[in-house]
Amino acid sequence: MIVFITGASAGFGAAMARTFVGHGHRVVISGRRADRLQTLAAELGEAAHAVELDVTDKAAIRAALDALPAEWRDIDVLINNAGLALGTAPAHEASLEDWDTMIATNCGGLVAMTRALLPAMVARGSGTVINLGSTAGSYPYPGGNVYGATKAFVEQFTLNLRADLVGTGVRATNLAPGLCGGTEFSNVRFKGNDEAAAKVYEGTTPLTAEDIANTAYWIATLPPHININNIEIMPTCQGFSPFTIKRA
Ligand code: NDP
Ligand code: 8X3
Repeated sequence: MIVFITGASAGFGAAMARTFVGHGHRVVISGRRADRLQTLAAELGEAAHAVELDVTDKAAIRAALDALPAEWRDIDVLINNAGLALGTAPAHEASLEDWDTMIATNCGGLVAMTRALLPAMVARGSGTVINLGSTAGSYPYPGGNVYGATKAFVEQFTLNLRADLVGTGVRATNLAPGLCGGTEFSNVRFKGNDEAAAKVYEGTTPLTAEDIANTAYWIATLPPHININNIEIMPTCQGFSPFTIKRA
């Protein structure tokens, strides 16, 4: 299989690249940080092809796909993993610019990549799209505002993809992890405040990037008649909270 992974320069995406290559598949690894991609490509050897790509740039997506060498063009699996949270401020104080960036990346980039790669999958009668949602798309929390909303979008877009793709042989899955450590997610969210980022995972045994990579691999390699619509994963130490009630 050839697997196109967005956001492969860190975290889940890099772990997914290693997992798929470890099982004998080929990966197109993409992201904005070319140096990171080159290092990973050097580690993975001929099974990896690095593509510098900002998924918020629709013209760049088209150009990057058109520039793929012939032997890398038949993408079997698209993993829309590139994404980010920025900030934890309440809605009335949050940065509108941060909100725009999250919407452009988590929603805009994901739909643009999907739209670009779907026609060839449909024409071939096979393919798998795995979209990185989040528990934040189902369960609200203070400061989750637009990040959670983008992930709710990812889930519903994925289910609507399923509605359109029935009968084509192309599959779509919303993969929604909860607390997951060992990636740059919180470092990005807290804008380089690594101390605040580390606190998120203090005293927990969170999911790991490898857990998510193994799940993506399982989804992509199931027999073709099986479509996982939605899969939500939490670490055992994570649970739910009761409703907040502000009493006078
Ligand atoms: P990381 O920050 O470790 O990795 C994010 C990746 O996305 C990086 O490779 C980054 O690469 C890439 N990226 C960000 N913006 C863009 C862009 N505009 N264009 C292309 N690539 C981009 O985070 P995780 O691995 O933890 O997260 C991966 C996905 O999983 C995200 O969608 C996140 O929302 C989701 N998720 C994460 C959870 C967690 O707890 N970690 C839980 C649930 C979901 P570069 O900067 O080089 O472009
Ligand atoms: C990442 C999980 O709970 O930090 O999507 O929003 S959470």
